[in-house]
Amino acid sequence: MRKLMAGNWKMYKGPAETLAFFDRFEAPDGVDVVVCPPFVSLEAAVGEEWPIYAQNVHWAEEGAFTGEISAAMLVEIGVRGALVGHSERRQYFGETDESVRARAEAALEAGLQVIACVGESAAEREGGLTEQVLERQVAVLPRHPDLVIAYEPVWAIGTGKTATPETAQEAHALIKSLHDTRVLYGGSVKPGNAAALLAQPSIDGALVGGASLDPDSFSELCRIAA
Ligand code: G2H
Repeated sequence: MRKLMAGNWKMYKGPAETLAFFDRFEAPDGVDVVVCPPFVSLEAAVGEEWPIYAQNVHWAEEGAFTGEISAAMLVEIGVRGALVGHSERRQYFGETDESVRARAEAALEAGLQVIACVGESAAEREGGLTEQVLERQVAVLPRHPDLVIAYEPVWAIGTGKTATPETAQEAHALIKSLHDTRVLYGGSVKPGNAAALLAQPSIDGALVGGASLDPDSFSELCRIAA
């Protein structure tokens, strides 16, 4: 099966830097690629060759929700999907399993694709709770062909610590036993560790943060995945 490589730019790159990225970025045919710029850069990115996803989406069609963006608004400007439940949203912005479920459902209903993020914290892993946490987070996610799950162990995000391919494979196999979908790995993926992770039978691609900001390194990651 083709791998899916998703670049999550987080709060980096305004419209000008977005266009400069796409001037240099190249991906081979054998891999699916999506890029998730910040909201203000979505319109600059949607003219490009690759599907563009938002990093979040609200569950309501419209309403008094200051600072939020609806699925219909994203569809209107040509956005193809959205991330939901990234651990940074859960950790800093009060995202819960219930709000993640509501966001995913609204996005799918509006015709967007969804990458829903799950993953345990360092304390949960050390406390032997990994399985329980993943089961709880996956249980709320809609069963839908346009929903992909990203497993992102929180202790491996932006920390330089990557899960070993074996640890990641174990979590992916569990997630796949709970939800029949593609499962991406996320957490400090870079050109030096991607091949070993992507060689695991239950790792269907990667959600890449830091290493997706540089067009040459994200191009290299896409070549490795192809
Ligand atoms: C995890 C990942 C992408 P990074 O957050 O979502 O980021 O690759 O920088 O760890």
